[in-house]
Amino acid sequence: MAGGRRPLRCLSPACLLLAVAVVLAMPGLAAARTRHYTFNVTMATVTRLCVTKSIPTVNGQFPGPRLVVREGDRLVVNVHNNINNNVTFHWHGVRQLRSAWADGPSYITQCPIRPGQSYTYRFQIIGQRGTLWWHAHFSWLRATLYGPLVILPPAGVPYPFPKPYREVPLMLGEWFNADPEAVIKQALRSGGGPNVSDAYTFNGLPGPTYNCSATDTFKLKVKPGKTYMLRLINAALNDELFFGVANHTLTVVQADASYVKPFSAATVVISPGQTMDVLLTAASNPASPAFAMAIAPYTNTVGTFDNTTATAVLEYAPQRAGSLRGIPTPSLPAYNDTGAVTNFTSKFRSLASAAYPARVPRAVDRRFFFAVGLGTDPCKGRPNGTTCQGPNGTARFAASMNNVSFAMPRTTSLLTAHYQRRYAGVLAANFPATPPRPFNYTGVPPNNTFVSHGTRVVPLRFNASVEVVLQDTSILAAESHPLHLHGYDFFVVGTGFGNYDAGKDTARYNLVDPVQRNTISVPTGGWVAIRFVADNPGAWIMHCHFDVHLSWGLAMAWLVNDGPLPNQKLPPPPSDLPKC
Ligand SMILES: [Cu+2]
Repeated sequence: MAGGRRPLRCLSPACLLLAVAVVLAMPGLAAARTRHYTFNVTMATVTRLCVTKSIPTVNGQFPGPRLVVREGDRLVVNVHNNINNNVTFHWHGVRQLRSAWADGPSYITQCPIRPGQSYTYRFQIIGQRGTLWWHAHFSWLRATLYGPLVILPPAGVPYPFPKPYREVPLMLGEWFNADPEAVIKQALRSGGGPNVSDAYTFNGLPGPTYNCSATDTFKLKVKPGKTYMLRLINAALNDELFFGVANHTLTVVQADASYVKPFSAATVVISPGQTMDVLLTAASNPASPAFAMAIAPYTNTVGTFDNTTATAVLEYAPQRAGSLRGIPTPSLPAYNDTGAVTNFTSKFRSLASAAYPARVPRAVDRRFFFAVGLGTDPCKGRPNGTTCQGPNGTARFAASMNNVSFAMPRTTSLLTAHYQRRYAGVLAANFPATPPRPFNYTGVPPNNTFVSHGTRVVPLRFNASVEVVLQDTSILAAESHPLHLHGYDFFVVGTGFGNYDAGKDTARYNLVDPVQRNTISVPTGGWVAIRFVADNPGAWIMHCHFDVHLSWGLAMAWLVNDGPLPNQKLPPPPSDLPKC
């Protein structure tokens, strides 16, 4: 024991009873339990925008089932794949401490679950509370395979803000009339950009701004004066979104399952992969019986994008479908309003309280500088008489970090290769720490925009303190990229526009109360610096959460080695781990 004190003796029945009572009252211990779920992946018929089609679902539901657990709970999810496609599931934002086998990205921590096969994901929620979500992590299947993962605080532990009257998950999605798998296959064949979505959705519903959709409108019924917590999740494939509610101010209290210092905003910005809990207080005397909630894209892409707006309804009194067009709607920023985005994202701070301290790494063992952006592949290798549909019709779209376009292994997963120490032919541990050919990242792009391809990773020793500066490039236009790190939450210690300058930018880092997230957008024509401690052994992918950029290779992976102690080692793989 610490301080050389003698251990306390507790042998009498009264003392033992008291000890049990004390233990049960401790947050996180009393109610920790195992929650069992079954995911039957099946095709189901769904109609949106007057288009009826068969889509992959979990248990026939779209969006998928809501998982509600408490911090400290263990989850056991039995997945049965009954569709004619490979599938895996990722528990987005769950740290997966020493449970990397349950993380889910295909070919990274597991081989896909083949049609007719099953796999059971087993993991525990440790030190996280708020909103996360789950989604498929194979090709573009997450277009319809997604759902909320609500993590309540341990029993008896309050929120660090007044308890809301109701809590409502609000999943922001993207609907394709075509089969999303066909969309990405066609794009990868042609080398061009994929067709864009046909609508944005609130909990799977497009709402009255779209054809045939007035009755497919999400409605949130509210009572005057009551406070509601919206658990926002951006499940869109390829679009960052503005969100606002007419005549109502939002108060942000949580991001990516960590509490933040509350701040108010008329419009929020949320990137694919991110979650945000916002409080909304219903008016005591509303000026209208209903108000619109709206989402619309934020982008600086030079390509095409879904430039539509979806609405849902905040309803004080019942409204007929036909009357929804006249209700007040929020005015969202212009689609390319980077200033509005910067203004919003600059307000995030960790709560950094005694109960929820921000343990920001102050010293750094390993520094990395990753140039993040698009690039090209040559047309050669295409069949005679065909041309590429990428930039200028003379190349194919690609994407990279430090000019390496990530190639998924196909014969095994990175994690299996790492566990077996059989790396040859699977991966190379030589992912570059800095760009191989430095250039003016946010200036005139270089003439040669070709990328290299490889399954290249960075090995890290256990408990290494890591800093990564993610620098956007202007190759084929500057564009923000929502970078998602698996297995960790990181602190966002700095950000800026233009090229990162270690000499002057490092001094301005926030090492006191930086926001902690699992997904951060590298700003358009700018950079962001993140820090984390590599305390979770495994193979962890870090990738752009625009599925199109991930398909083009905007990813890399970290191999975090075991520590010396028994509880610092990756356990053996589960016996039902799928084989490639
Ligand atoms: Cu991207």
